Amino acid sequence: RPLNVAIVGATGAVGIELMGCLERRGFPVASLRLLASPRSAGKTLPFRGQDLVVEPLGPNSFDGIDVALFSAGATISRQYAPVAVAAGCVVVDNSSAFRMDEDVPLVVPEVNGALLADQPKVVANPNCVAAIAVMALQPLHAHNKVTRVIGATYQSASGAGAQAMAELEASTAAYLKGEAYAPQVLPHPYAFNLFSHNAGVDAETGYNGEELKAMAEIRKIMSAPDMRLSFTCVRVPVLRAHSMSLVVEFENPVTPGEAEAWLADAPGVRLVNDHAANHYPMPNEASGGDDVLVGRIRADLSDPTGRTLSLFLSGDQLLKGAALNAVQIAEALPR
Ligand code: A2P
Ligand code: 11C
Repeated sequence: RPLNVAIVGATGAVGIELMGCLERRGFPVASLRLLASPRSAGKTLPFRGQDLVVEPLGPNSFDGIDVALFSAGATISRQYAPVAVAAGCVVVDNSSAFRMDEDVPLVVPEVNGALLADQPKVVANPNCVAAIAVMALQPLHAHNKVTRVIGATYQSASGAGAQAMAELEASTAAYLKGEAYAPQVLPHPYAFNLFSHNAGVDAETGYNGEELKAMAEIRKIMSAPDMRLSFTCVRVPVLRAHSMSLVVEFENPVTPGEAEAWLADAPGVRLVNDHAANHYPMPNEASGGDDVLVGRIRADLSDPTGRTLSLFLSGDQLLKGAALNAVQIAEALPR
């Protein structure tokens, strides 16, 4: 039967993409309730040719709802996911609030969608770096155990929300006109610049919050508690796709050709690995698409044992990194 669906954070960068994914994928929506802050109450957003009115999130928002897709930040999720569950809803939560809870599955359907068979009440949708990375790591790991990954990310504005995307555009326009622009959303000048990810730095390790989340979540999604990971997460002036370099160490020797064959068969992955044309994954080609682009697959010359490969990925942060993965989870929930 078609489902009554709610989106919490419908006016946000991810919220808008959630509506797009539901519509484009023909999700069986009986009704759609759009929820946001009181600031947005009364706004309308188009869905399947109709203008739907945004409602302010409140204690009765989930009455009659079957599935609630949350994307309004961890504080809102902590406060309202229990309300939704009490109203009989299944929650798919895009925030970090519950991801590392032992009893909450953290799901990328292509990797560990089998966990949904247990009919969880809350399913966590991963951090975008983790979601995009596991799309390439899991098909490799399935053939030759991945023991260690060194990652460096090139993360777009969309990961910091709609206002950060607007700040990239406004600060770039100001820069080109030679005008001053004081950063309002992100901590540093964004036009023609890049900086360490804005999530707070952990005093003990020096890793920032984004790096720690990505590392912990990759281990959890892949059920690989002993995988050794080190990430450096950087914000770059790109609108909506995250890219990353991954140096991947395997248990056994591996060739680029083997990795290419394993990735070619992986759902949701598209090889962009044309050495002759110097054509590799780029955020402008990943943006707006469902696939994670993977390329630059080469043997790591710093490992004489032949067990290490380098790769480069690009994936749309708002789609596989957020909204698409959430809708894929909702599609895979037992009904
Ligand atoms: P609003 O647009 O009304 O502020 P983004 O990540 O792109 O910044 O989007 C954040 C989303 O979370 C928006 O839809 C935003 O709604 C929503 N949101 C923020 N604060 C609240 C709140 N207190 N209650 C409900 N939704 C909220
Ligand atoms: C970014 N990935 O690009 C972050 C934003 O864990 O959901 C989302 C943080 C998260 O800034």
